[in-house]
Amino acid sequence: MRRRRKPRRVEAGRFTEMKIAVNALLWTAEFDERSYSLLPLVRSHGFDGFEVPVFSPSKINANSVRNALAANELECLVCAILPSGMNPIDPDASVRKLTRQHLLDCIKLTADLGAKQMGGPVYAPVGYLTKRRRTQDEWSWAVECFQGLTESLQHHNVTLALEPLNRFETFFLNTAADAVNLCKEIGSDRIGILLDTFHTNIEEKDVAQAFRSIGSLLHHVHVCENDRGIPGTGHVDFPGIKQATGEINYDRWLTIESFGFGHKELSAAAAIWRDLAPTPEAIAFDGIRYLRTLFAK
Ligand code: LER
Ligand code: MN
Repeated sequence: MRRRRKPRRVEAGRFTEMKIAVNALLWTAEFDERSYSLLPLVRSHGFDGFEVPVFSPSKINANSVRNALAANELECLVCAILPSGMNPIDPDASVRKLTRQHLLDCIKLTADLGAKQMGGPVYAPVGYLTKRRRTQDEWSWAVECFQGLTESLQHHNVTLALEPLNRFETFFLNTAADAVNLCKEIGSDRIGILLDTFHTNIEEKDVAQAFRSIGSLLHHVHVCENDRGIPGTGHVDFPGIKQATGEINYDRWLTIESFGFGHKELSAAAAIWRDLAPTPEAIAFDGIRYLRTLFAK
């Protein structure tokens, strides 16, 4: 029987037993019964949770996934990524309307999966680039879209964490500062920010300061190395991030996220053209060992 963890305590600048999850994208973009054999392995390496990627809610059997995770004592988190055809900042109002319904369906699925959090770059499709800066219209459409979700988030007891991405994946939201402005304009305590160490390492002058600067708006964290490899094997300032998250009393999750470099479509989507570690699993299993050691100090 696995050793039950001591309840967490947060003292300024000090954390114990951070809750850690891994994103299924390390192995697959479509998490279903074909991948359930991963779960006991993930649990045996000390993970508390599993992040399920959601492109099309209708393609996910919520009860089946929920039961499989519960059977392995893994909490569920949702990583929402807009499928093609969905875009909350599309100049075409009918596409924006369609996308709002899609996001409402994602929120309901998140609740049906027994998850309390949905995170991701759901302000625009990954890779949607317009060769120009974002416009005021696009900003207003995003604010309008997310304000239109707050009632459903409240009803389903779900929070949404918006993820800034690097400039090669989106033109709409690249920095923590912009994400803070967007959340303030949306004005809902159900909507916060997801910082991903890969993207912050590209776009922020001081990654730790970026974490510190968003304070209580930090709702979620994606963790990987600067090359999307094993956390702690590159130059991402994890000790600084650990210090900063302690100072802002961040007490939610760290999800190890990378993309299965053995998986053709996933690798292509994430522009990964080489092996990032001996095996995809090493990113998760060596990564959690590194994070447990770092956050236990
Ligand atoms: C993509 O780069 C990413 O970081 C994911 O979390 C969402 O697509
Ligand atoms: Mn991410």
